[in-house]
Amino acid sequence: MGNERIIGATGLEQETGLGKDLLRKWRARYGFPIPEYVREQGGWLYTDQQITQLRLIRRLLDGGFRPGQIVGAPTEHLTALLASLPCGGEICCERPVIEELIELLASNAIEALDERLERERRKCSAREFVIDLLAPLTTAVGDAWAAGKLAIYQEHLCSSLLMARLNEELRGLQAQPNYPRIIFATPGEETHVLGLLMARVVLADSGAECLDLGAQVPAEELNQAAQACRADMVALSFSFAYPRRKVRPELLRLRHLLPASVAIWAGGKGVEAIRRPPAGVSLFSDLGRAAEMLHELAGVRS
Ligand code: B12
Repeated sequence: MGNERIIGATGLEQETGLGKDLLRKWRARYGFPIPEYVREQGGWLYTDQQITQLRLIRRLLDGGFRPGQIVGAPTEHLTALLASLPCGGEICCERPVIEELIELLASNAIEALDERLERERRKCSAREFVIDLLAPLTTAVGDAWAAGKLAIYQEHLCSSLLMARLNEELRGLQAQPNYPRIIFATPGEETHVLGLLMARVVLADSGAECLDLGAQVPAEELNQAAQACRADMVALSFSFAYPRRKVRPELLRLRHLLPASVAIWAGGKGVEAIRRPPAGVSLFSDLGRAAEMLHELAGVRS
C-alpha cells in the first residue's frame, strides 16, 4: 500500500476539517478527491497525498480562494499559492524570527530553539511573548506541517516546549482583587490545549484567578465545577480542528446549562466561523481584546 492508508469520512473530517457533504459536492464538480473502495480493508481509501492537498485547500479557502481555483490542484501548486498569501499563509513575514524558529525546529535543533525563545522572552512582557510570538509561531508550525516542511514528531516536540514555557509563565502570578474567577477547559471533542493555555497565561497575567480543567470536558461537568467553585466565568477554546458545525450547538448547550450569572468566553480558530455569537456568549480571536475586556469587567465589579 506504500504511503496510502484507509480513512473514513469521520477521520477525514478530523484530519482536514472538511465535511463529507462538501467533499461529495467537490467530487461531482471537480473530480476530486476520489477515494478507492478496498474490500479487504473494508473502507474508503484516501492517500496521504490527498489528505495533504485537502488541508492546503482548507487553508487557501480561509485565505480567500474559491474552490474552482484550487480543488484538485497538485500539492506543489497549492503550497506555492499558500506562500503567496499575505504573510505566506500566516508564516508571518513581519516577524522573521518566526521563520528562524521554524528552521531550528526543522533541523531538530530543539535546545537552540528553546534558547532563542528565552532570548525573545527577555525582550518583552509575558502578554507580548504569547500574543506576538508564541501564537503566530504555533500557527506557522501548523502550516509548515501541512506543507510537508515539518514532521508530526517535530510538531509534538514544539508543542511540548511551548506548553512547558507557558506553564512556567503561570508560576507566581497572583489574582488581583475584583478580577473574575475563571474556569478554563476545552469542550468534549477538543484535544488541542495550547490556545487555551495561551489564553490562561494572558488572562492570569492580567489579574484573573484561573482554574484549569484541561481538555475534553463534558458540559455537565463544566457546569458542576463552575457552581462548586463559584466561578464567574467559563473560558473555552475551539481549535481549527473542531468540526465547525458543532461549535454553536456546543456553546448553546453550555449556555443553557450554566447559571446566567456565569459568563462564557470562547476563543480559538474554531469560533472564527461563527458570525453571530449565541446570546450570553462572548467570542474572541484576539487575546489582547480579551485582556482589555477583563480589565473593563474588573472596573465594573470594583
Ligand atoms: C499544536 C497542534 C497540535 C498538537 C496539540 C498539542 C496540544 N496538546 O494542544 C498535536 C501535535 C498533539 C496535534 C495533534 C493533532 N492535530 Co493538530 N495542530 C496543532 C496546531 C499547530 C496549533 C493548534 C493550536 O494550539 N492553536 C492555538 C492558537 C495559536 O491558535 P488559535 O486557535 O487561533 O487561538 C488563538 C486565539 O483565538 C486565542 N484563543 C484560543 N482559545 C481561546 C479561548 C479564550 C477564552 C480566549 C479569550 C482566547 C482564545 O488564543 C490563541 C492565540 O492568539 C494546529 C495548526 C493551526 N493552524 O491551528 C494544528 C491542527 C489544528 N491540527 C490538525 C490535526 C489534523 C491534528 C491531528 C488530527 C493530527 C493527527 N493525524 O494526529 C491530531 C489530533 C489528535 C486528536 N486526537 O484530536 C489540523 C486540523 C485540520 C482540520 N481538521 O481542519 C491543524 C489545523 C493542522 C493543519 N494545518 O492541518 N496538533
